[in-house]
Amino acid sequence: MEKISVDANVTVDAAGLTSSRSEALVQHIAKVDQIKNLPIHYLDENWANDEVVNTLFSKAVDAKYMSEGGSAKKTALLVSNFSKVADGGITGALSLTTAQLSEIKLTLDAKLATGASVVVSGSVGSDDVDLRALTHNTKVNLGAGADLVHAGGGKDVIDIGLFAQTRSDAFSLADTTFTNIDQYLGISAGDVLNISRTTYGSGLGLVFNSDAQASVKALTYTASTDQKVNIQDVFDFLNSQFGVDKTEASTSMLAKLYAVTVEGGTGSSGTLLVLNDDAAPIDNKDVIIGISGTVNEQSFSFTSL
Ligand SMILES: [Ca+2]
Ligand SMILES: [Ca+2]
Repeated sequence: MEKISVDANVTVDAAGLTSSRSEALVQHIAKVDQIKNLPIHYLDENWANDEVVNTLFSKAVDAKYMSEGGSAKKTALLVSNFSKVADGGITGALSLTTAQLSEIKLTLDAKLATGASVVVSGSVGSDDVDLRALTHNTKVNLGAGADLVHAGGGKDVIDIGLFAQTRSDAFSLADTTFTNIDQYLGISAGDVLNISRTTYGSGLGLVFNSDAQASVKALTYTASTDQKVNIQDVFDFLNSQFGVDKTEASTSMLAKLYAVTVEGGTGSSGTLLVLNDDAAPIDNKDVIIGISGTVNEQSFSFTSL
């Protein structure tokens, strides 16, 4: 089908799209130059088959996405047609996999409406999540593995989860880097590290109350010039600072955290955040996370995942 007139410049506003209207639109697509406001969240697989979807997207500009009406399939459509999405065209809490975020992270921020946010879900493996191009709020739950998070400019809420989820299978106390544990980089005031109440589960079964608080003590470990600092060295340092006579174990009401900044030497550098369980000695049963940035008592929350 050819255009009726060389002068035709037909723009269709698809804001109120229905399946019957889209049928008509697809039938007359040759006459259409632009489809504005295509509601991607409305492209239900029950009626919008691949042909319909491809036809609509072939002319789409300034498409829209309401996260509340979304689904995994519709989000996949959104991501694969991301250049067609309007600035500010995404509303609500947009759920993405780490792979999807990685694909659209550089242009995502501009396409989020005021108040829209991003929810990132990871895999059982080690995930890499870069939020640095975002100014909107995020919620990040990366599950098992040694996950790497670069925090963004908005309020980032990172779920810590089970202590064993903060490290990979390759983790060893002899590690001289933080590459086998979770690393949260660029944490700033306002960001939140969420300590799970239901899955923290130390060997002795500590469960934090929903109104628990955090206590954070910052320390500096100064290595000797040629010392290759490993994780066990940091643990030994902490245990030398806080013996069993000084109870520094966490309780259900108070999470005891230590932020040990390693300086000098040739091994680990940066800050190791340790969340103690309900046994005072610092050991392999405690949560450990490599961090950079600022953490204090206000950086932690306690909710069920
Ligand atoms: Ca993971
Ligand atoms: Ca402990």
